[in-house]
Amino acid sequence: MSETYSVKMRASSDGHHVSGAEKIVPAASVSKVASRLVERALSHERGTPDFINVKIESLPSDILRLKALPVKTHVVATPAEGRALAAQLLAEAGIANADEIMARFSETHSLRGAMLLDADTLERLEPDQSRGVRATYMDDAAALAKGTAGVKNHYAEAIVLATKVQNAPNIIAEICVSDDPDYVTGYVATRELGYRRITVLKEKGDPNGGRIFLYRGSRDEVAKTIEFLEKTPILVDDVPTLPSAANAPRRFGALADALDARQAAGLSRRCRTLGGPTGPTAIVDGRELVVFASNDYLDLARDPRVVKAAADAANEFGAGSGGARLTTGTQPPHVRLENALAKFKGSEAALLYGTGYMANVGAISALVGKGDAVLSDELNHASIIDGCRLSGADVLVYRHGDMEDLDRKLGACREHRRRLAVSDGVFSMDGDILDLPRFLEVTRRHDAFSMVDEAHATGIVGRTGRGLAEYFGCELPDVLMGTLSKALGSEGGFVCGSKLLVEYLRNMSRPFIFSTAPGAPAMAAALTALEVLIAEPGRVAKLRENVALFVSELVCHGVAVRGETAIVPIVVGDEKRALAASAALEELGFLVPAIRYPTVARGAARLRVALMSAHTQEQLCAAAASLVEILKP
Ligand code: WAQ
Ligand code: MG
Repeated sequence: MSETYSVKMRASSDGHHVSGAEKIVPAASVSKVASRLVERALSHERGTPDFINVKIESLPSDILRLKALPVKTHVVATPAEGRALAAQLLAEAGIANADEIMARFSETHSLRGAMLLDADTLERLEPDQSRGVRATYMDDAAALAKGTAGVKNHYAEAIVLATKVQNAPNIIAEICVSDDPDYVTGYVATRELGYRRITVLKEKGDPNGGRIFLYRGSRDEVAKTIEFLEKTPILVDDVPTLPSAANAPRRFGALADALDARQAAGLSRRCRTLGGPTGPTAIVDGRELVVFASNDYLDLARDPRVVKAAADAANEFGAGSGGARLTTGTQPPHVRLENALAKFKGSEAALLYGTGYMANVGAISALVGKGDAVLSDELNHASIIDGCRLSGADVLVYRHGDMEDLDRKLGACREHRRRLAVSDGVFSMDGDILDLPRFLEVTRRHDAFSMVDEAHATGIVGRTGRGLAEYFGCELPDVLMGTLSKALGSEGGFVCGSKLLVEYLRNMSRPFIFSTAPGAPAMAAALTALEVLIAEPGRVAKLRENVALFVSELVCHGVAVRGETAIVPIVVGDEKRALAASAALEELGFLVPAIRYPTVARGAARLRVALMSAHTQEQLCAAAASLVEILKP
C-alpha cells in the first residue's frame, strides 16, 4: 500500500462535543476526506461548532488488517427482551454476571471512551477513569471505494470499533448501547459470536449508554491492551452495510438476517447512478468512467435521431399509452414497430411486450402448462427460468449447449401433451451462441416447439445484426424472442413468429393482456433505432472489430477469453475476488461489473465485459491492459 494517513476531526461548541470522526486514507485522498469531515462538522444538527480540530498524521505502511466480525441482527420488541438476550449471549461467552455489568451503563454515560472492566471481579482497570479507554486509529478498508468515506454511518463505525476491540489482547467481550436517547439499538460482540446487533436495548428517550470492554487476564497486561486499542492502526475488511432500519418491526427481522447473510458472502447489490445518457463513458459518483457494462451495444440510446423520434412521439401521442393493448393502448407506433420487427427478423408477425422479461414469461407460460414439458438450458436467463416455473409445466433442465442431452430429455417426454425447448441465443453471462441448426433439427424431430431468446443477439449476431438465423443461414425457430432495450437503445420486449403464433399469444399471454401497453415514445425510438441499424450495418461490423481487438489484446497477454459476441466474460470464481477486481478496475477508470450468484452459479463469479461499437481503440487497449494487470496472480 502507498503512503497512508490518519485524518481525525473533532468539533465543539462552547467546549461541548459536537461531532467527531476518524479515517485512514491514502495520501491522494487526504485533502478530499479532510474537507468532507469539515463540511460534516459545519452542518451538524447539534449546532454550529466554534472550534474544529483536524489532525492529519502519516501512519506506518504495514497497517494491520482485520476481517470484520460477522454480523447478525436480533429483532426484539422490548428493552427487557433485548437485555435478556444480551445476558444470554454474554453467558455463552463465559461471562456470568451480565445484569451487574449492564447496571454500570449509568456510569459510562459521562465517558468519552469505554469502561474497561474485569469480566469476573467487575473492577475498573483503565488508568483514566474520567475519560475511559478510546479505541482509535481504525477504519473500514473499503470506505473510499464504497464512496462512504466522510459519511456518518453508526453501524459501519460500530463494526469497525467492535472488530478492533475483539482483536485486542485479553478482551473477551464488549457490550454497547448508544448514548443517543433516540437510538435504542446496541450490540454484544465477542470473537466467537461476532457482532450481535440487538434492535432494542433501552427505552426511547433514555440518555444512558456507552461501551463496556470486558477483560480477562493478568493485570500486568492491561497497559498492552490499552496500547493496542489507542495506538495500533488497523483497517477492517468486508465491513457490511446497514441492511435495514435499526428499529425494524419484528416481522422484518428475517429480512435483515437474509441481507446480512448475502452481505457476508460478498453477494449484496446496489444501484449505481450514472449521470447522462448511456454511452461508452459515464459520470459515476462524480468521476468519468469508461463503461464496459452497457447493453446499448450500438450506441443508439443517445443517437439524436432516436431521441428525436421519442420526443416527437411524446408530442403526438402522449407520454403514456393509457391502457392495455387490447383496450385503448394500441397506437400507430406500436403497429408500425411490430411490422418492422417481423420484417427485420423475417417472420410473419411480431408482438410487443413491456419488457424482455415479460416477453419470455408471457410466451412460455402461454405455450405450455400443466401436463406439458418445457426443456430449458441450464444457463438460460432468469426470465426464461421464471417463465418455465410460472407455466406449471414439468421443467427439464438440460446441460448447457448439449443437444444430445436435449434430444434424450425430449425423448423422455413423449407422453406429455406439448413440448417446448427454450434456449438463449446468446447466453447473457457467457457470451456464447446457441447451435441453432442442431437445436431446430432436434426439436423438429420430436415435434417440440423451439424458442430462442435473441436479447443479446439482435443487432449483434449475423452480418447485419438480424440474429442467429442470419449467422447460421438457417430457418427461424418457432418462437423468436428479443428486446428493444439492448442494441435497439429503447425499452420493451417482443416475440416474432407465425401469424398463428402471434394471434394465439395476443389472446392467451397474460403479461401481454394484463399490462398497460408500453408508451409510444419508447416504441417510436425503437423503430427509428431499427431503421438506423438497417441503414448503417457498419455499426454491427464496427462492434465485431472492437470485440476482435479487445480479445486479441487479452489473449496475447495470456488471458484466455471468448469473443463470439459483444459479451466477453472473464471468469474469476470467488465472489469477493471478482468484487475486488471490479473495484480495482473502477479505481483505474473502468466500469466492469462483477457478476455473482444468483445471476451465475456460486463460485463462478466473473467480470462481464460488454463492448460497444462506440468504444475507441484507445479505450479498448487501455481496458485490456488494466485487466491483464489486475488479473496477475
Ligand atoms: N472508543 C471507546 N469508546 C467509545 C468510542 C471509542 N472510539 N466511541 C464512543 N465510545 C463510547 C462513548 O462512551 C460513547 O458515549 C458511547 O461509546 C456510545 O458511542 O446499529 O452510536 O458513538 O449496529 O454514540 C451501536 C449500534 C451504536 C449500531 C453505538 O455509539 C448498530 C453508537 P456512540
Ligand atoms: Mg452517540
